[in-house]
Amino acid sequence: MSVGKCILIGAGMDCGKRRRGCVMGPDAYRTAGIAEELSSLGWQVEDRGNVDGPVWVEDAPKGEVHALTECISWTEKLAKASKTAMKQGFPVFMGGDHALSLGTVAGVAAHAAERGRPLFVLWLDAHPDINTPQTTTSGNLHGTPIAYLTGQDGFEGFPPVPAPVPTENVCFIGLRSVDKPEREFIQQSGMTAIDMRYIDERGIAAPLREFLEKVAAANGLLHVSLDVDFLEPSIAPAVGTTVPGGATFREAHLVMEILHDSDLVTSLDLVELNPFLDDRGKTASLMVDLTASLFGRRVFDRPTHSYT
Ligand code: Z70
Ligand code: MN
Ligand code: MN
Ligand code: MN
Repeated sequence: MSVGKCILIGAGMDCGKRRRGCVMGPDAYRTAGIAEELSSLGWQVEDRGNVDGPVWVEDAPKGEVHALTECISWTEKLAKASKTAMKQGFPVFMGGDHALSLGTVAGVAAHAAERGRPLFVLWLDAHPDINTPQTTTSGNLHGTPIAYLTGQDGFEGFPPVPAPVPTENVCFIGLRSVDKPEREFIQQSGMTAIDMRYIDERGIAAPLREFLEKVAAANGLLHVSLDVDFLEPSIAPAVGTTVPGGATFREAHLVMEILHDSDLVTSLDLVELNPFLDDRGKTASLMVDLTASLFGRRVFDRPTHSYT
C-alpha cells in the first residue's frame, strides 16, 4: 500500500447490542494516537470527526430485535459518509459496534459498483455476523451485517443494498463462535470460513494469501473489518463478547503486514472496542498498532509477495 490520504471517521454506534460503551471508541483511538501514528508513516491524515447518530436507546426485551429504528438511521448516515469518503481517500471507520458495517460496507459497495470493480470483504472476527433479524436469537444487530451486505432477506426498513457482495467474495478469518443458522448458511453457500482449527493446522498466512490471490485476479477492492474479538482476550480485553482462543499478537500483526504488502486494501472498520472495559488503554493501543501495521509500519523492508 503506497502512502496517500487517510480519512478517519468516528462512528460511535452503540445500539447494535445491549451492553454500552462502544460510543467511546472513536475518542479512545484518538487518545491512543491513531492520527499521529499514520502521519508518522507518511500518510496525509484527515480526521473528519464523528458521524452523528442516535445515542441512547432503552434495552429491548430479551429475544426482540434491539434498536431497529436507530440502527436503520445509523446505516443510512454511515453509507452516505462512507461512499463520499471512498472517493477522497482511504477511510478508516473508528467504531462503534459491528452494526456500523451495515452502513460503512454498503457505502463502499456502492462506490465499487460505480467504479465497475468487484468488492471483496475480509471479516476478522470470532463471529461470522451472518444472522438476519429473523434468525438472531440475541436480537443484537451487530450479529447481522454480513447477511445484509450479501443481500439476504429479512432487512425490511433498511435501505436496499445497492450492490450486494457475492458470498464468494467474503472471507472470514478467526471464527470460533458460530450460531446454528449461521453455520448452516455458511456450509451450504460454500463461503470461505477460516476457523481456529484451520489456523492451528495451516497457519494464518496461507489462507489469507489464497484469498488475496482471488482479490487480485478479479481486480477487486478489498474492505477489511477488524472486530476486537478476533484477538485473544488476554491481549484485547476491551470487548463485550470475549471468546477464548483468538488470534495472537503475532498472528494479528502478520495479517496486517501481509495486507499492507498486498496493496489491495481500500477501506477499514475498527469495531467493538469498548473502552469502558479496557485495561489502561491496552486494547485501544493494540488496535492502533495493528492499524499502523496495515498502513506500513514494519521492522525491516523485505521483498514483498506480488499478487499480480
Ligand atoms: C451472536 C449474535 C456477535 C459480535 C457478538 C454474536 C454476534 N452470533 N458479533 N459480537 N461482534 O448475537 O448474533
Ligand atoms: Mn463482529
Ligand atoms: Mn465478534
Ligand atoms: Mn519497541
